[in-house]
Amino acid sequence: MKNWTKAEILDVYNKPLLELVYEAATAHRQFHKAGEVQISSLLSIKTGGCSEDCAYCPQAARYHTDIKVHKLMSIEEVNTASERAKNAGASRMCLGAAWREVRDNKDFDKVLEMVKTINAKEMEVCCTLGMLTEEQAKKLADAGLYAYNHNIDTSEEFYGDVITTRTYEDRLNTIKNVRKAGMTVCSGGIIGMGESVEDRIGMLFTLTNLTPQPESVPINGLVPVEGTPLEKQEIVPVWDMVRMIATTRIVMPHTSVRLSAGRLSMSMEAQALCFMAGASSIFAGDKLLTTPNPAFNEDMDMFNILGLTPKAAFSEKKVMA
Ligand code: SAM
Ligand code: DTB
Ligand code: SF4
Repeated sequence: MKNWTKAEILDVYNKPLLELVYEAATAHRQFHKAGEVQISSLLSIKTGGCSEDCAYCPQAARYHTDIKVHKLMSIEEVNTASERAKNAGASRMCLGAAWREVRDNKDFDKVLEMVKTINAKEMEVCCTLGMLTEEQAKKLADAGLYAYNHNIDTSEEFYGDVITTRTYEDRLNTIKNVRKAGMTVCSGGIIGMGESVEDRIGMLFTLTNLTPQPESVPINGLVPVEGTPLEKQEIVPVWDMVRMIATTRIVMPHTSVRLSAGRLSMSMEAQALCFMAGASSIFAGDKLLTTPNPAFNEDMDMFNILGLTPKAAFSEKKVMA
């Protein structure tokens, strides 16, 4: 696999937009079935009250946001939600918890049960629970966890401007532990937080240099939430979103590029360009973790209009080193 330098990634990012989209679409077609888009379903199993200071996040206890704090859901509730998601066409279920890290307690045992329950439905199960030790990663893998989401969020240089309660190194360590346990890695970030283009490139550079590269890279447009330090950020221009998705597709041609948070402020035309540029997954359902997402029916209309079909579970190959 090609080793990209930052300068090369920047050159890709800065290509004339339509040329960039064309090249990304071409790369996309080499390793993916164009027109297939995975529907993933997000469920916040433990909401709010988090000890971290991630400047974008409505779930940090220290910011005063209008979210409903909720302790860990029951296994039954998670079972019902995943059944509903599966019936609606989702092939991946992603469980999110507002934790700094996983602790070895009853709540973790409950999450392991949730993973087993969903796994038995032939859905890909993904969790995003904060930092993990090697042992905890192993337990999740043994329970049948398919993927672990742990975003690096931005460049190493900008990271400290967004989060101070943990380091970039901490993030990379958890990703290592996930790999050691044999699970697939989902790691990406957010644009629109006030970062420079170089920071976006720095983030992609870090991701391309992981060996193996992540099987899944979510690109989130910041959803500015009242009460968080980033509440006043302007919505990122769709052209930046398209450039970021296209560049991710070109530098990591095997990976699943996820058009994640931020779709509510994008038109169908803008999203169509993102699919053209290689986005192969969305989170569908009226809510992301705590913020609104396009209505499910509207997304299905979009699939019909654009001729997209939902991707089946486990249809993507693991990325080789
Ligand atoms: N607490 C765990 C962690 O931080 O890894 C898991 C949950 S956390 C909410 C998952 C990811 O959601 C973050 O890494 C961030 O990339 C994304 N996220 C959170 N708030 C967001 C926002 N307002 N806009 C866009 N993405 C956001
Ligand atoms: C990811 O990169 N984006 C998703 C998923 N991984 C967990 C989360 C987006 C959260 C957006 C803000 C919210 O709804 O709270
Ligand atoms: Fe906590 Fe995760 Fe939100 Fe950061 S992103 S405040 S770790 S829930």
